[in-house]
Amino acid sequence: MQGTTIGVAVIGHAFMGAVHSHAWRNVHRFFGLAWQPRQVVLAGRDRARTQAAADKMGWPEVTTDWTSLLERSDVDVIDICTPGDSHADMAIAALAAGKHVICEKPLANTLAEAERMASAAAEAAERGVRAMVAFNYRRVPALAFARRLVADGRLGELRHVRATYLQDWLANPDAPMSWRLRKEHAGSGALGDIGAHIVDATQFVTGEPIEGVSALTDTFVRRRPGTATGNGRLEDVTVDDCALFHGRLRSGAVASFEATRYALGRKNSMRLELNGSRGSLAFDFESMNELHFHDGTNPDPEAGFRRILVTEPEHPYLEAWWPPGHPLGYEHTFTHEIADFLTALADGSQPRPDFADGLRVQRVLDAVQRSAANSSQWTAVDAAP
Ligand code: SOE
Repeated sequence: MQGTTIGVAVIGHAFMGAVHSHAWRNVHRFFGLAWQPRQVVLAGRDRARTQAAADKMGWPEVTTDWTSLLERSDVDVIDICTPGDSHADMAIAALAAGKHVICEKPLANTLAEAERMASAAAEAAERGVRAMVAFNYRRVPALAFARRLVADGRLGELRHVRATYLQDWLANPDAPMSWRLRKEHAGSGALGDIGAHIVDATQFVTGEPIEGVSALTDTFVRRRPGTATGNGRLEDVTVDDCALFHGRLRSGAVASFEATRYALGRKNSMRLELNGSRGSLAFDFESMNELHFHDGTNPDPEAGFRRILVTEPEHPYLEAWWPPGHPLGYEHTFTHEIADFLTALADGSQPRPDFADGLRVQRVLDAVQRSAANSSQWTAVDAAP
């Protein structure tokens, strides 16, 4: 660290690397931060492609060797934006080298890796070194506001959670293979990629862990045009295309979850609906600046769901942005994530979701896979920390 400037390296420059870079570049222009980030180096596998990305995204230097970041005194934070198969090695090495870490979701490809990462993070925290997992949807202002309403008791006793994450980019059977469809790289399919988000969002908004599940998974298109060989030969898809499960929260509330990339017409429909004894909340990321609230204590027969535009300075994160009434987009959620991370580092507090939270999500994903492999048998989510 130089003064109040914190040096940042990002590993990976595809979709997540780009959106994280955008956040690192812009966060201090909007949020009053005690510690300012400085973009130091972008790491990638291919030098030319990494350089092209760095030029676009404001990185002054590139490297093709991520391990070189561990030695650098001008790098304080390592932000991991690579596929899941590299998360454990990179995060554990970075924490051991005293670097703060942000790691993309899901935390890992397997429960064993996530457990190792969480214990490395717990040990690093004793040295003041922090780790956070990048569940960006927690930073959608409407979902952060929903959590506040639930915590304030506006829903009363929670009875139902209905969570879906629907996309359609795999509905075409000719869509080519990608790392997201290979178990060795992604760990799982829709389950880890987007199911992980609704598991985290549910636990975040309700403040309650999921304690058990019964699940079904399926793979609709088992072979797709290959990208590895480039000769059009079909390759095996080795992950799930969809995951459906129901579960129970600690309070006893029942919850249903559906994650698919085959819901034609649904582009990024991450929805959450909660029903309690006093009211209901509904959210859909496709209209991410809105939260729908029904106050069940209002006896007016015309009451119904009320659309709250979450664009006002009193709403979470909004004060930093535009005048009242001006909506935000996907990229803002990452800027909020980085702002929260930097604020926690400057305060000496633990940024959330930490690796223990990431591990908790991983335990749910693991229970889903075990249940699905076992004819949907009810499966307890391991309660170990
Ligand atoms: C692809 O399904 C994807 O980019 C996810 O990997 C992200 O986490 C999600 O935010 C949008 O969809």
